[in-house]
Formats: sequence, C-alpha cells, structure tokens
Amino acid sequence: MIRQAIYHKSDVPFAYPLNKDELHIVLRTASTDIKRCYIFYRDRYDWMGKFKVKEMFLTQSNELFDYYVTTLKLNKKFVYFFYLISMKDERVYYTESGFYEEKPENSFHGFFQFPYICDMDVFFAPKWTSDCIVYQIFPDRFNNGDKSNDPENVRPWGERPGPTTFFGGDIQGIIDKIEYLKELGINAIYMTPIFLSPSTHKYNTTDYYKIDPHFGDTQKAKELIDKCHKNEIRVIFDAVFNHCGYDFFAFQDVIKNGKDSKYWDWFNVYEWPIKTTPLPSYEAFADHEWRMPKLMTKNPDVQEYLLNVAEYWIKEVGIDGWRLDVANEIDHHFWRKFREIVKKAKHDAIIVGEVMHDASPWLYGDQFDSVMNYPFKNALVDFFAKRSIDAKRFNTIMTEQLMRHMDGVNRAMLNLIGSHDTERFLTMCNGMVMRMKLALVFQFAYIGVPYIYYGDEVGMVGGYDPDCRRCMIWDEEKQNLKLFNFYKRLISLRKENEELRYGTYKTLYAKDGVISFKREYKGKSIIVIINNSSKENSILLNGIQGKADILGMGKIKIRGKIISLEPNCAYILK
Ligand code: ARE
Ligand code: CA
Repeated sequence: MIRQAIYHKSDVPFAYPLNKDELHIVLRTASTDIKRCYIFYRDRYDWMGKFKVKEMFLTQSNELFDYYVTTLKLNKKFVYFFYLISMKDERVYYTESGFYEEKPENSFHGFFQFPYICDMDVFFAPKWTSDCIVYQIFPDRFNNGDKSNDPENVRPWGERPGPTTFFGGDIQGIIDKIEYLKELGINAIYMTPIFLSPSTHKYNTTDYYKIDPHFGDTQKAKELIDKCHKNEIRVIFDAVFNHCGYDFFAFQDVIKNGKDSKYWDWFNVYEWPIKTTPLPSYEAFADHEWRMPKLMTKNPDVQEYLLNVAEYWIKEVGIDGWRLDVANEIDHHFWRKFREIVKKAKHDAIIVGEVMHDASPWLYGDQFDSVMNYPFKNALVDFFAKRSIDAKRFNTIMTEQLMRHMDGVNRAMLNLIGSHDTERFLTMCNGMVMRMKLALVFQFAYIGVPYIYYGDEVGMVGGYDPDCRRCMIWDEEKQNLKLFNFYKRLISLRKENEELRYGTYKTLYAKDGVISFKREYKGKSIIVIINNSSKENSILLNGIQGKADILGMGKIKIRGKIISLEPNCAYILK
C-alpha cells in the first residue's frame, strides 16, 4: 500500500456538508493501489456507541490518484476513520493521527472529526446555475443598435480592431439581438464593463454609477435587463474593483490635492507629486498600467464605496450577479463582505471571480460561487485544439481540477474555451472546425456551466487581445451556420437531458485520443465518447449495450461491449 499518497482532511474539498445533516467525504489514495475502502463513523457525542461502517466507492481515477467518496448521514456531529484493503491484501486503519494496524477503540483520541454542520456553512450556488448557459458579450463589438450614441472616431464595422478602436456597439444593440440569443438557446449574458470610461474595453472606470453614454444610460440598462428577464435570460455585470480609472473622482482629487486629499489613502502612492511616466509613482494594475490606479480595499472607506456600488446595480437595475475583475489580487476579507452584501441584496445572485489558475482559496463557500474556469480552457486547448497531450494526461488534469472543489462549486463553474483575454478557440485549432466541435461536445456534456464567447458560435477567429475582440459577424453569408446549428443542437441536448445538467461525472476511458465519460442522474445515465484523433478506433466499454446515439455526428457500431469509433467523431449514448 502506498501510504504516502493516502490523504484526507476534515475540510473542503475532502469533507463538507451537502445539507443540514449530510456530510460528503472524499479520500485520496494512489492510483489502482486499493481494493476496498471503508469508513467507520458515529455521532461525536455517542461516546460509547458502536461505529457504523460504510463502503466508499471510487468516483474518479487518473494516472496518479484514486478518489473514493461517500455521504454520511447523522445528526450533524461526526467522528470517523477509514479502513483500507490494498490490492495485495494489506490492511490498515487511517485516522487523523496516522495509520494503525489495530482498529481504534472508542477511547482513541485521533479520530477525524467534523464537529458540527452549521447551517451557515452549507454551500449553495444559486440553483439556476445548473441550468445555465452563459454568453459573453464585449459591448463595443457585439452590435450597434443606436448610431446616435457612437463615439466620434468610430470605425467601420468589421475592420480589424486595434487596442483603442471604437466600433459603436451598445446596449440597444444587445436588446435588438435578444431573439438571436434565444434562438441559440443561452440563458445568461455576461457583459464586460459598461460604466463610464474613456477606453474601448472600459476596464479603467471613471464613474461606477454611470453607464457609458456610448453604450446607453441607466434607463437603457434597465430596459435590457427587463427584456432579458422576460425571456428568462439573466444578466451579469463586470465589477472592476481592483483598480479604478485615472479619471475616477477620488484619484483626480489626489492628483489635485496631494497628501491633503481626503482620498490620499484610497491608493498606494509611492512618491509625491504623482507622475505617470516612466512608471507610475503609485501602485497600478500590472505595475505599469498608469490608467488603472490600484484601490486599497483594506481602507474601510474604499470598502464602503465599492460595496455600495455592488448593491446599487442589483437594486437599481436588477442584475443577477457580478463577475469580479482581477479577483485574485483583492483581499479575501473584502470578498467575504462583498458576498454578504450581494446575497442580502439578491439571495440568488451569482458571484463569479476572474481567477486564471487554481481558485480554491476563493471557493470555500464564503466568497465566490464560481470562477471563469481558465484551467478548463487550457486543458481543452491542449487536448482538443492542439492535440499536444493525450487523453490520459487530459483526464489527469481534469480530475485534479474536479477534486479541488466541492461538487456544488464544480456545477457552478463557468467552463469557457475562450474569452476577450485569450486567443479564440478556433484559432487555436488552426481553423479546423472539426477539432472545435469535439471540444464543444466535451464542454456541453461536462459538469459545470457551458460558456460561449460571442461569435465563437458562428466560427469567428482571432489572436490575442485586441484581435480576439473583432466585430460580431452578422452577415449570414459569412457566418458558419453549420457550426451555429451544432451549438444549437448541443444546447438543446443539454436542456432535454437532466443527466447532462445534474448528473454525476465519471471518466470511463482515457487513452491516446479517446476520452469517454458517464453522467448519471436518478438511475439514468448518458455515456459520452469522443475520438479526438484522425484514426479509427474500437474500444471496450461497459454499460453501452442497448444505448442509442443522440448526437448524430457519425455512424454508430456497437457489438456487445465493443464500440467502433470513426475518426474525429463523438457519440452521446443514451
Ligand atoms: C492591455 C493590452 C494588452 C497587454 C496588456 C498588458 O491591450 O495587449 O497584454 O495591456 O498590460 C484590460 C483590457 C486589456 C488591457 C488591460 C490593461 O481589457 O485590453 O490590455 O486592461 O490596460 C492577468 C490578470 C487578469 C487580467 C489579465 C489581463 O490576472 O486578471 O491579466 N484580466 C482582466 C480583464 C482584462 C482587463 C483587466 C483585467 C484589467 O479580463 O480584460 O484588461 O482590468 C497569464 C496569467 C494571468 C494573466 C494573463 C494575461 O495567463 O496567468 O494572470 O492575467 O496571462 O496577462
Ligand atoms: Ca452605437
């Protein structure tokens, strides 16, 4: 038995409550090392009581680890330990104080303990996220619905964007395309910032209480949200709280009054008077972005200011959540307060952090509900777009990602394959739409919220910022309508099949170019098989007999447990 790999602790993501009296338990072991795994448990205050025992089941496995899980039900208070039997029949008890050959008695002091399930500690992401499909809009580039509000120097729609180009897209433009979004089938929109700002991306906010007039006004925003809500589409705004814009009133006051400004400590000024070159004499985003002075969220006045903004837009126009810009550079203390304010204003508002790496520290339930899942994107780019890793490696990465978080968090993750900060997925595929389609099957059948970056659905391409922010293609002759229909098909499959939205996830096969997994819900299951390679293949899979393909990408041949896979083809078996 490889004891070094065996790990559990009585905390997220290894132990956490699912509800008032159910505790979810995860135990990690070395891959294929353990034959059977049991948990002994009893009420913490039943000192003399007998331990109950339950066998744990293998939920995920990759080249490094196996993960065993179970759910315990008792009256809130737990002590427990594990009993493991290895493939070589070695037997051992695993407790908080280590490994024992003998079964611990009631007098033992080293049990794992989950002392009490407090209602407040049970994590729920808003319920609607499980049914959600998000569509990201970069407002200047989506649709120009009102020429009268265009910036002066607006460029013709469709020209290649530079870092400062304006194209005149606006809120009316989004309103005009609600029908389009409905036809596609999405039910949430996330817009990059729309508050007053001199830039085209608007990440340097001048006024957090004013919609940029090139996009509309508060009334227009309200109209958009009301119309979206009538169509069962939720709306998420972008909260840029790490930094403000150079023109933000408080910073301007500091420039004018120096240390006498009552806002001087809203920022971190290194040297007076303030200068912007060669480097800013104050702390700024990415150190050199002088247009983006960093806000000191440790300052209670700054906290109050930003928290009021967060509350204001929920109450004023009824947004359904916030996406948090540069969320990983702001203190946890601030985000905990933020969560309280937001959830009080709207109990089912969603809080989505922008964190491009392992976001666990923000996802213990006290801060965010979700993040933009960039690690997901990175793995899909490598496996599907570039084919630089094989299915085994891909599965290892994906499993480690899943096991990092509570199940409820995984279900709320925004699983993107690209954004306004990345190269477009189709560009990463070198234009090979077929590769992108296989990635899409994975994305829409996986656990978590599928996320579409505007234009991906019609085959838009583009390199890094600003090229990934080209104007939306509305001319149907230039759209890839086959790809659009493929998106529609995947969205409706997800809507029609509860397994894909609420089901558990388990990898069934991961070798060379083939990945297969099962989604199971209420005794029904769907098996997804993706042959991400240009070779034909046949694999052996349990549980496929009697199932039929509901995707229709290729012809299906099942003989007993053997399924033949066409090259570059995916199957969704129900
Ligand atoms: C401008 C230029 C870019 C240049 C950048 C660097 O256009 O070509 O690379 O400056 O200074 C906004 C605009 C950008 C603008 C930027 C600065 O949208 O067009 O870029 O302001 O003026 C890190 C952060 C992450 C952040 C990215 C940009 O961790 O939070 O950098 N993303 C958000 C938004 C952006 C926005 C800002 C922050 C600023 O989503 O759109 O930019 O408000 C690796 C690292 C990441 C790193 C990433 C990109 O993946 O792991 O941590 O993200 O590279 O650098
Ligand atoms: Ca306009």
